[in-house]
Amino acid sequence: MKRINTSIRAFSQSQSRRNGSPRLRWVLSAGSAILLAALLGAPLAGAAPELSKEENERAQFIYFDRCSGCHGALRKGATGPNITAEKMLKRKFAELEDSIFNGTDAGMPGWGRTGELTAAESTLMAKFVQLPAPIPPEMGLKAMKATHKVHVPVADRPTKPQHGRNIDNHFGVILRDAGQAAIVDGDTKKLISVMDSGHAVHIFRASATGRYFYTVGRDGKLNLIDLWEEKPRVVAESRVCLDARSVDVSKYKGPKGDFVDKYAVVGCYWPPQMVVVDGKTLEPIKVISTRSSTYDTNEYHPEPRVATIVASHHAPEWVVAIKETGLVWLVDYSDLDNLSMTQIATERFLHDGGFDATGRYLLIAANMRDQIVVVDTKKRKFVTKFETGVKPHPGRGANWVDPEYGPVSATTHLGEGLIAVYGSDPEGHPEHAWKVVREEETAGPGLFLKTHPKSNHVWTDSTLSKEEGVNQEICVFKKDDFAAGPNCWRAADHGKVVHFEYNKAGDEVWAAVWDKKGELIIYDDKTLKEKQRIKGDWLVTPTGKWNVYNTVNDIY
Ligand code: DHE
Repeated sequence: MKRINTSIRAFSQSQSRRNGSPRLRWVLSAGSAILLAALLGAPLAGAAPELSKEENERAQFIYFDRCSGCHGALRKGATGPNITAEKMLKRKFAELEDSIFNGTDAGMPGWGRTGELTAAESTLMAKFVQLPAPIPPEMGLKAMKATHKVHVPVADRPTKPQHGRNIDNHFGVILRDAGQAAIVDGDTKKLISVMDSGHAVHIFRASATGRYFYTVGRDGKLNLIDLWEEKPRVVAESRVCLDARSVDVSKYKGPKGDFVDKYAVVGCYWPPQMVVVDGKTLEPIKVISTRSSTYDTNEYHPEPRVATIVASHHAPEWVVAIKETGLVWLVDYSDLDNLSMTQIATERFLHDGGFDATGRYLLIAANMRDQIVVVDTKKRKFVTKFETGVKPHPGRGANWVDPEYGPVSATTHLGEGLIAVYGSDPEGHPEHAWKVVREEETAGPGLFLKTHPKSNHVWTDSTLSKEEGVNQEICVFKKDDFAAGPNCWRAADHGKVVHFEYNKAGDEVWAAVWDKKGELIIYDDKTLKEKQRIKGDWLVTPTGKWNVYNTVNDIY
């Protein structure tokens, strides 16, 4: 088969060299390939398409918006497989179109089926991935500084909160497709403000004092929101990457509290780098490139993207997961001019994770290897890695005390409806540490789980299920009777139900209905009864949500 495809490609390439206009050339070369394929009874493959300038621009935007997160800007693969042109030219064109429109069993969403792409756009993308990947430009400090704006200088900001609300119980809510971020009062459940953020804004993180919220968009735009203002607003912004997913802050108090709210750090997907900015003004300070070699084969990788960043509470350090090289970096921010870092070899395609309950161990998914990786941030060493299920995806994770196994942590999975629970107390319960001690089915493949130290419950979603209605289900497990299995119910009749967050008290849980007419559903954690459903024109595609207190203190 390989030989036939190669000869089709060689044949069509020779045709395209001979024919004039690019469009005509594609039609002719594709036509020749169809003819030859039909004659040989072989799949249609190898005919490199050509796109007009407009088609190319549209395809580049769609690729950035929907595909590069999983496949990478250079298409070398990570959470999704390698889809370089060389490989895609070997695929039957109709199959490619179908995968893009209907999704795959390996977990790729059906972009046409879910209404995000039209049939014509799916076809366009099938052609686009058969062409070599365009290499996006770099972005250095000068370009970043040109985007930096301080809307309210530090000296003009309030010296105390300008309202009587309970900031610790404020929630930041992502309005993904609107490119907006909302602040909701967790006590009154009232919307306080909605602000423009970056394109397809991704996450919130709170400053160590809880005064500020930071948001980062997929376009690398960073916003700083002052929660002390009567109506919280964006007080500074800057764009430090062309594609980004993560942001965290300096949380180490130290003897003099020197680092609290001093810095923030953004993890870029492109250019592959992390960028340190001033915590109160967002002025870009330092760029640290992640381009290096893979931890195992020691091959150079041109696009090692920054996945999770967690801020240590016990050292002036960011724990940074570099997806493609499989390294966890412990980056010491106490002296940026004489930067020191520890590079810990773990596993490839690191994605999302968080701390265990003590804040000492980083538990992070290497989801394409079906593994959870454990790093000891105190001893500054790799501890172990172990298999859980198909593509673990813990979000920040969930930590609790199991009556039989002691302190445990857990993950959901992108590839199957499974929650895996593993021991995470190597000192007190060494026999269970870093071993899967419980496995239970959830309603379907999901994205997130969450709990709170004051709760007896662990909440899981099944957002990725392809079954009608199952992606709108919530399943809740009891910590004191986990083996009894979950209590599941359908929480919405539209959209997808995704991501959970507790209030500060740990007695309410917020979930989102991810839809153009989105909703926030608030449950009583004890009774699992719905308390309130927040609706409104402003709730366009709500997804992630973060409580200030829980985010500052890494409570999950
Ligand atoms: Fe996320 C966390 C990357 C798609 C909602 N997501 C993360 C993190 C990474 C990541 C690296 C960890 C950040 C950290 O902790 O510092 N996400 C990616 C992707 O590459 C991916 C798969 C594809 C893409 O194109 O972006 C992707 N993510 C999504 C979504 O489609 C989600 C469901 C909805 C949305 O709004 O984008 C989504 N991701 C989230 C959320 C978190 C997150 C809610 C944080 C979880 C938490 O509890 O803190």
